[in-house]
Amino acid sequence: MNLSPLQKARYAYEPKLPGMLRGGISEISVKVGAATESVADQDKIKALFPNTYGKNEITFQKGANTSAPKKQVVGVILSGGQAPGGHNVVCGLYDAIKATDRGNVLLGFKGGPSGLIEDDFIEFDDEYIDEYRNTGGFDIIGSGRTKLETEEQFKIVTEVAKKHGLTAIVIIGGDDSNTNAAVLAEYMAAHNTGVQVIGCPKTIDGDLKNEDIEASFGFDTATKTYSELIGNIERDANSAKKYWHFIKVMGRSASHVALECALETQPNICLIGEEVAAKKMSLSAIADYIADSVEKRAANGDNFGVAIIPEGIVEFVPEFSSLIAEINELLAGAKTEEFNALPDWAAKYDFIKKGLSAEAFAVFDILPQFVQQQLFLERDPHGNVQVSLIESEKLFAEMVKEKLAARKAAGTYKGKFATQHHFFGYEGRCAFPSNFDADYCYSLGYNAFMLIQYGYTGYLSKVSNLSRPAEEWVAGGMPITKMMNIERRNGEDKPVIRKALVELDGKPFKYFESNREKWAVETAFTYPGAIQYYGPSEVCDLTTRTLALEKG
Ligand code: FBP
Repeated sequence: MNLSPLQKARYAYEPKLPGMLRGGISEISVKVGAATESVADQDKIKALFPNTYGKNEITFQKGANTSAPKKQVVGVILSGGQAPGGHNVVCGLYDAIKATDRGNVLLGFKGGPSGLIEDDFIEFDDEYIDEYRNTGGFDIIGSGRTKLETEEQFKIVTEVAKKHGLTAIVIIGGDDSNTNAAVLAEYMAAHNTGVQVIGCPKTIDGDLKNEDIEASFGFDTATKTYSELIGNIERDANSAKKYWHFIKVMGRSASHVALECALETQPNICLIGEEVAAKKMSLSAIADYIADSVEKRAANGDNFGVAIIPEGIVEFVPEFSSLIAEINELLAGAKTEEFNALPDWAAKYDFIKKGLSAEAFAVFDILPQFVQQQLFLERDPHGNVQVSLIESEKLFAEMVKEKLAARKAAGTYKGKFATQHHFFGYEGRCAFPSNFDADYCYSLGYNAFMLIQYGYTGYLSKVSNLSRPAEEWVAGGMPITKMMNIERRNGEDKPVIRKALVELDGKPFKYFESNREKWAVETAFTYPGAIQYYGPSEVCDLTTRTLALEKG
């Protein structure tokens, strides 16, 4: 394998563990905390999880290891989108397993949850693991988005587990994957299989967090990577002074990624989907809000700027959601074929005009033509509009241009407006994990094995106190059912982990809100630069502004 100098250097990096996990496996004991309840719908969740509901929270501490010795054969999967640090979760798990007993085994099931069903696996050894230490990506075993949720799948997984003598399965994933981990744990317990199931909180989106889980891994590195790029663009904008840059960032429905990048880089504009929904803002109101900043800056001679747009923004605009619902209805079933057979865009436009309500058509009609066409061309396998594919960075740039043209005609705006567009997502998902993510992930994996060794199932590996140095982090476990409530999914009531959206009364948003008027007019950009892996701790071990503000 050809290695870059950084890759070689990172192989040698020794991730920092929480204090209570240092000093050897034989010196880790358990402190059993209070019994837990789910965050809502307690009776329903309890009824659905009779074997795993209401368990106690767990904290590890220094003391004699009292777990019963047992040969361990653990299976691990990576699930969903890549997030920096996934390799270190596997490495931490492997090291804890082998430190306990060299005869213990770790199997990696390939390509995500489907690897468990298809029994596609490798057995890790030192040589294999060493090539992935402190590196980005999920290529150690690959990932996938198959959902493990049906009884039939659980039966197959039970057979696969039996075949290999698995004692435990570790699922590294986001809210959906960990919801499925809880259901699998319950199934395994109900069928007396003896297989424990432990989850680890992953996603760059930052939306798997709650009072127990302070951060999902990968959010730190991904947002640092995007912030570096945004800072570089800000400096380019401030040098050339001729472009407004519209930058969309990944993050699915939640705007945590956009907000963190804004806190890191102080752009002129950052839209927050959750606020747009709360204020029921229209597309036109959002475009006016951005145009106000462009106009004020132009009055100071600054015909440049930077606007950050969260990936899920349009879903939060109420009139846009209604439009999408009507389009899905309009093209349901055979009507898609009828629509596709129409000879040209003019005929299609006519079909749309006749099919939509007057309100929905009014919204459709203000969209630039490329977005109108995107709404009808890009459909998912169920025939629904794929909202995440809408180029909202271009949509808002175009709408702002129209607003400014009107203001120019009215004589209120005299500036110039030239735009550039960017979408940052995949650039950050496989970056070399920051020291924070390298340490956090290794600790999550190591800790996951301690939960296994002590016999726990249906728990999420939990490492907290993350805004403090790693030595002071607290390792333990939380029953996944504690994080669950009942939500409507595909027309059915389902037990799920509650997704965390940006809280408008939370400290990160409040800080942003108290500064954004100034940032909208002045050039207050900050340039975070590239992630630093070696050097002073205050530069290399810093975590996110979000976490720092949340934890005071
Ligand atoms: P997870 O929720 O699985 O962690 O994925 C996060 C994410 O990166 C989102 O930000 C993005 O919308 C999505 O994955 C993209 O998915 P894909 O990799 O399938 O294109």
